Amino acid sequence: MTRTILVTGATSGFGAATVARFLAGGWRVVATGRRAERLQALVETHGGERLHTAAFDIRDEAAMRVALDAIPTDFRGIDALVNNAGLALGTAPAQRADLAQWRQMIDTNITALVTLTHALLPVLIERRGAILNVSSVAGSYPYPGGNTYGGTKAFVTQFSLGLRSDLHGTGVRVTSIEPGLAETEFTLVRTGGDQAASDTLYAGAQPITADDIADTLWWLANLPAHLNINRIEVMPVSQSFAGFQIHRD
Ligand code: NDP
Ligand code: 8X3
Repeated sequence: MTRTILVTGATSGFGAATVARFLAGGWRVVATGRRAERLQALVETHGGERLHTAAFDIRDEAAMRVALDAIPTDFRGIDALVNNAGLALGTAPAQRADLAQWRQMIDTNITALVTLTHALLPVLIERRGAILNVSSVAGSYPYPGGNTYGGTKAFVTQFSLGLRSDLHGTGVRVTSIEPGLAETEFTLVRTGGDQAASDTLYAGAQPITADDIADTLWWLANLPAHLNINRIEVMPVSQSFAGFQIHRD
C-alpha cells in the first residue's frame, strides 16, 4: 500500500530534500510552504502523480485549514507528518533583539506546528502514523543570540515527548529530530539575506546536508512498527561543545 507523508517547509533545505527522498521511496507526498514557484518547481522535477503541493503561510490558520480541506482524496490518508517549517531570525542578544522577529519565530515554530499537529491527529491515530518534529540542538544547548529560537525548539522537543505520552497505546510514533550545524537557507534567512555570512559560517566545516536529514527522516518513518526513537540529536563531526562564559568585574 502506498503511504503518504505531509512535509511542511518543503520549498527549501531539509523539507525539499525530504520530498525528494520519500517520492524516490515510493510514497505519496503533500508538500507545503509559502513560495508557490518553489512548489511548482518540485512538481516539474518530480511529476505530480504522487505529489500534491499547497502554498500557504503556516501562521495563517484559516489558510492552513483551506489547504487541508483541499487535499485530494488519494493523499488524505496521511501516515507521517514532518513538522519542518521553521526559522531563526537574528542573532542579537535579547536586550537588543527585535520583538517582531521573536513573535514570528514563536508563531511559525510553535503555534503553527501545534495547530497543524492538532488538525492531523485524528488521521494519524486512525493510521497509526508518525509525527516527526524538526527541533534543533538549540533547544538543548543555549548560546548567545539563541534566545527565542532556542526557546521555540525546546518547546518542540518537549511537546514531542508530551505527545508520546498522550498518544500511548495509539500506535502513533513521535520523534524530536535535533540537528546541529546544517547548510541550507537557514543562515541566509536568519541574517536577512547575508550570503557572505552564511558562506563564512559553513566554510570548511563539512556541515550536515539537507540530504543527511532527509535520510534520517526516511529511516525514522520506516522503522519497524514496534520501535520509537524519542529524540535524535545529529551533529557534523566538525561540531562539538564548548564551555560556560564567566563575567568578571
Ligand atoms: P530553510 O530556510 O532552508 O527552510 C525553511 C523552510 O521553512 C522553508 O521551506 C520555508 O518555506 C518554510 N517556512 C518558513 N516560514 C514559513 C511560513 N511562515 N509558512 C510556511 N513555511 C514557512 O531552513 P532548514 O531547511 O534548515 O530548516 C528547516 C527546519 O530545520 C527549521 O525548523 C529549522 O529551525 C530547523 N533546523 C535547521 C538547522 C540548520 O542548521 N539548518 C539545524 C536544526 C534545525 P517558505 O519560505 O517558502 O515559506
Ligand atoms: C539550527 C542550529 O545551532 O544554528 O537550529 O541554532 S543552530
